[in-house]
Amino acid sequence: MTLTVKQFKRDYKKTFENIYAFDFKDGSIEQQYFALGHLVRNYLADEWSQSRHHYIESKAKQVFYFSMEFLPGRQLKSNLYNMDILETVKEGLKGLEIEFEEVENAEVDPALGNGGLGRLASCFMDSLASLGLPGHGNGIRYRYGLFRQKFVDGYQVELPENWLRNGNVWEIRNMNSAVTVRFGGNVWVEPDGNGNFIPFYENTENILAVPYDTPMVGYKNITINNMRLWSAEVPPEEEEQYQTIESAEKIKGITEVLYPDDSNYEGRLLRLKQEYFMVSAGVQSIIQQFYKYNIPRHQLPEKIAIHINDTHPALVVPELMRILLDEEHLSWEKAWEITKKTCSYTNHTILKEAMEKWPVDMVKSLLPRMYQIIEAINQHHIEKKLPLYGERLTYATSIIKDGQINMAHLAVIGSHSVNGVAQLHTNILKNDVLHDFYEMYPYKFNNKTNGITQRRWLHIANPDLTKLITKQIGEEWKTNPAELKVFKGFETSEEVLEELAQVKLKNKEHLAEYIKENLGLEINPNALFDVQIKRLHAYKRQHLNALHILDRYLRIKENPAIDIQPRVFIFGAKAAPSYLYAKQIIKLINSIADMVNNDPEVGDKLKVVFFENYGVSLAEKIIPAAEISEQISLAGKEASGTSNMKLMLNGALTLATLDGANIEIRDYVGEENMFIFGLNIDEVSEFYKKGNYSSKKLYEKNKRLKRVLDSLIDGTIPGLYEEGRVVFDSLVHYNDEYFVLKDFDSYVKAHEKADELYSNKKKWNQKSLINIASSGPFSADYTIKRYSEEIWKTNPQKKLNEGVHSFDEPI
Ligand code: 26W
Repeated sequence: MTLTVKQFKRDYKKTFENIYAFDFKDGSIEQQYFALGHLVRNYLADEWSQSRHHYIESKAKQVFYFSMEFLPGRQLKSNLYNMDILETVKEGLKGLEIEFEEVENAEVDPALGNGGLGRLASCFMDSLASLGLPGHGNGIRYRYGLFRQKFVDGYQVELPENWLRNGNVWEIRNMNSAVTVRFGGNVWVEPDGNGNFIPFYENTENILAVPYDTPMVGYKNITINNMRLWSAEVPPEEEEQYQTIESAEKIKGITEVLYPDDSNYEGRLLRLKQEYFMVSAGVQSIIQQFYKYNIPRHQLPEKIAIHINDTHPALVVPELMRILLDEEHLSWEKAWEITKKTCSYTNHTILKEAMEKWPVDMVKSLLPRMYQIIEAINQHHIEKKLPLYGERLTYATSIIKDGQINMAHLAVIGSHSVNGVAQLHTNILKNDVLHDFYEMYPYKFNNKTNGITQRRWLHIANPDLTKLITKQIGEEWKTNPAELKVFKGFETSEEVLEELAQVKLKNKEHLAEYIKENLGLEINPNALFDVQIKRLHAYKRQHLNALHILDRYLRIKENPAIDIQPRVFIFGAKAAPSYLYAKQIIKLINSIADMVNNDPEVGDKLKVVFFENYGVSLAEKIIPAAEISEQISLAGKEASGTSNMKLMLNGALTLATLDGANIEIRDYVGEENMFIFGLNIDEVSEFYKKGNYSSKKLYEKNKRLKRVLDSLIDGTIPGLYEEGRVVFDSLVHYNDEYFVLKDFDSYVKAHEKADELYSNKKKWNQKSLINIASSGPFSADYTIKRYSEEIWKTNPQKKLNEGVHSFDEPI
């Protein structure tokens, strides 16, 4: 939009006074932030309604991305940036003697997700809007986000995240679009005499689903989409029935908290309630909007695509069937065809313990109509496939088995597309985890490697690097990320390499200051910054990182005069509250940090920083300062990873196993520009097949490794209780599930190579530059373009503001 500094200042003063009835100068930072957010939302309102009209007029196909989690990050700066008024607003505020940086920090970062899956959903929202595509989010407005993490004596403590305490300027409560969601009771179906079957319900629990809409702003293109988050309330007509506050609270309880587990499925009734609540409200509201178009029912899949983000929203399949059968009175065949054509599903994990399976009894009593429909879907599936594929394959793909409903099976059968999130991951789905389905429906399977929005993760998070790139190669890369490759041409320019080094150093200094202020720890900005930021999980192997740090520490202690590259190891990670082993690893790393950071003999050579409460906002501070990106999961376990892409984009060199999207990173950047180590997927499979891995033997044979492992249990690390022993036992006595010991040597070697390279600054900077220049293909804009063309079949949109994005495929 166009806005002058003068106009902005006038608008801001007025907005502030309208809200608070006093002068902005007397307001707190929170109030100044709130007024600014309010004003920006008002600016947006006009474009939002323009966008909606445009979609309605063009009868564009709309995509609805159903996800139990979104991690949008702070929205003020990103909205201003995408609206192209960030600089104007900054200048205007300066004129009013308000520091933008302070106001910006007053915004809470909504932690409505656990990790990768939720952040991906938000990157996708940003790309959808920026491409001018009509794609909307559908999720839950959790009253409390993911817990706030604190460390007490090195242990993780979880505190409630009351993110709505000061209100949320970005959302609009949309009572007009509220719908009712039914749970429990009895349901039976009777013929109505006209050939239709009508379901009758009695004794159901009715919950009001109220949507809160948040604008998703596209980059300089006047497109605004909607992220619709649902909140549970007591229906007004039933308020009297709920005589006690407790029973009303129980209803609101459905959307009270986000389940803090991102890898371990637990068959909790409340979680199932959340899933159906979000699904039913979402599908109902889509169908209601569709009615307004006045389009024949059979055209639904031409006008609407519903995406199922992991299996959590897989009840979309029976819910859409329910509406088409019970409310639209379509035949089973017709309803099924429409449902399949409308739905598509992404798998984000192959970990067995993360696969959702709901007990039949639970679904039957909580969602009786859903159960009837799921049973019928399964029945039809089996009857149809039995003559074609025989017993083994047909029963292996059954949705219901051993008293449980397999949600992945439901999602695959009910969708026309199934995708993994990196090439290797998709291959594992095809050849292993969903192999039976791949035999049955090879045409459904496809890969969509994840991507990230370079707007948030580079343009906004790292403005100096953005300036440097733009100075050299012009603006085009901002809307056509493949153009970043032009930056490669500066690989031999001493001047550009020096500037690049200066940008990195400045970012490291900033982070060092932040660490000093917040953790009271002094670190040397000239040391190598080595970063591992992601949820804590044994398969991600933060403990391998810890063993390597211990190895360095022991070498320094052995010879305090040792000539070793100074390093700062940086961690950010939350553990699921019920995941004891992960919490023990946190305690272990914190104890190592305490020991190392307070040892005067170690000095600058080694420092360990473990940030509390890692999330989007912290990531934005850490990533621009990173030099090594640790992507060290056991090959075959990490579906894709996305921090790998963000770190590479900011010039970090990747130290990685050949897992997830690390493989594609290697393909683009070249093996010589990263540090690859460890078992590959074939070698891992070989161990599984032969069952001949012995971690104990490695421990006994490898002196260096033994010394490190022994330090976990011999009192070397002060402040550790049983945690050192637990980690030791899991690695040595319980045969090391994730092959940490097997990969130790090659991991240490990879780090030695990194040190060596770092001693040649010019070479390091060259590789850093090549990493930045090779990261264009990981723009989520490309990922979304592929989803849109190959899965959702969205008709190409005439953009409101033509010519913003060009689309040369990378390389
Ligand atoms: C039911 C418990 C539960 C909750 C969340 C199981 C599984 C999940 C998510 C699917 C876990 C997740 O976030 N997976 C991550 O998805 C990212 C985006 O595709 C990938 O980059 C990560 O590799 C993958 O771990």
